[in-house]
Amino acid sequence: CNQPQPHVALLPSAGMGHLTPFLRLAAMLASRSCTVTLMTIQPTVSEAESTHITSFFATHPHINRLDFHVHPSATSDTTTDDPFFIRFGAISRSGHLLGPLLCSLSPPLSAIFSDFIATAGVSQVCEDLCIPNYTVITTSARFYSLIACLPYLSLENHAKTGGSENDVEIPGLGSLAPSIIPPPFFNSNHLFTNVIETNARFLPKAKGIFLNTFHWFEPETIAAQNNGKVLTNLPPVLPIGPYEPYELKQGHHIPWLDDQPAESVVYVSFGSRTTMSKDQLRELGNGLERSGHRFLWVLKASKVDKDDKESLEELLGHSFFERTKNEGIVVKEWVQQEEILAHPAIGGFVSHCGWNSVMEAAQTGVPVLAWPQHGDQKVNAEVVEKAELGIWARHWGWGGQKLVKGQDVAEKVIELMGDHILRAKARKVGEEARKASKVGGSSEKVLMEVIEFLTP
Ligand code: BUP
Repeated sequence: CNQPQPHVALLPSAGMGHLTPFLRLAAMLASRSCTVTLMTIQPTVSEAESTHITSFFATHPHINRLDFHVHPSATSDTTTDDPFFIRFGAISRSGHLLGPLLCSLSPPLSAIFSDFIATAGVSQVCEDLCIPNYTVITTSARFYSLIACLPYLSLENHAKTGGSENDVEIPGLGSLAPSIIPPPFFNSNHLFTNVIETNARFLPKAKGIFLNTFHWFEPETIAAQNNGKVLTNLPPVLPIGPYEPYELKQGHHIPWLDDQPAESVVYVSFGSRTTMSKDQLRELGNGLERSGHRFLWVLKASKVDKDDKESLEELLGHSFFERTKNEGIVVKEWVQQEEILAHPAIGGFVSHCGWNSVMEAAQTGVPVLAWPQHGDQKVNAEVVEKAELGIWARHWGWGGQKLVKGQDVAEKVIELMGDHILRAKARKVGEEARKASKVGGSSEKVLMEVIEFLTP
């Protein structure tokens, strides 16, 4: 126990999609002989964040907790009312305040691993403390390339000069159709775009870029990044995924699954902060019913969980539950998604392609029907399709752009659940993912090299 250990401070950003990978990283580092201080952004946006933070520290008492109160959000921004984007803005403006909190920690810090959203401020703090900053990217390697280049792409001009039909070239990676780029990126005044651009300019100051992906899954993108083809001044990318699940005594267990035949259930979830119109929810319900497959659907009816007030019956109608009571279940509670995906009864996953969900599907080898809704999700869906983990209903557009009819949903679910070749390919992805994170695997090696580098 007198062996020198690196002391790493972790700084996540807002929302479960950003918190979850940090909780996993914290547990992974602690189990590899690191001293870990996990900073927790206060106040949290969602209830799920608060409950997971509390229960994480109860389960991992050896990980130090340090609350970090961010600058109050600016009220003048008129480009978005998304509470998560607004909190990203506040975190982005607050990183530099960390210095006094961190300089007195004992033992002294070896490094800060911070969410991309805080890169600008944290890189200044790291310079002052003379320690390295590693930026943690919570999306695909492919989308990371887009955000790294964003300050230099002039997307607003691209749109203004009639380029909305023309693909956008990403150096070293080929082209992206404008329809898959998040719409806010075409507006340089948008808060989300500002936050990304501000922090992307500081990426060259980072020591390395952690990606929750693995070499086999995105080989060309990782090679292009590490060969300086995307931008010449970026630090190396360090693919260390899929992250290991961490122990957590929380979450809604679903005994119903245990009674279902192998690979017979389609799991449906659009992540923690995507909601759909009531009409779309009803069409989706109709599609699941028509598909004839059993289903487990985690339904979110508001962007922030605290605001989710309508009952399932109000949302989907009493008769839906009468008709489908033997076929499927719908829940609003937080479930243990990783446990569900690993359950033998699950045969497919209808997903928005939030990156954590993609990595969880990869790890468990479950085929995906990609239905991206916003943000990085269309680019992630491209990655899913290319790696042969799933299929993508490309023409369904962004969430809310048009009403996708039940019949179309049913056809795609039938395709997903009935495609044995796809299932075998997804299983292969699962084998490769698990190989990458095992001792001696590509991701584990990269992580251990970093830990060794940081060991005093
Ligand atoms: Br909902 C839900 N249980 O009930 P993504 C989500 N999750 O374990 P998002 C549960 O939350 P961003 C639930 O397994 C994943 O690890 C899920 O992250 C877990 O999507 C995480 O998939 C959700 O990245 O975040 O929430 O839309 O927009 O940041 O991608």
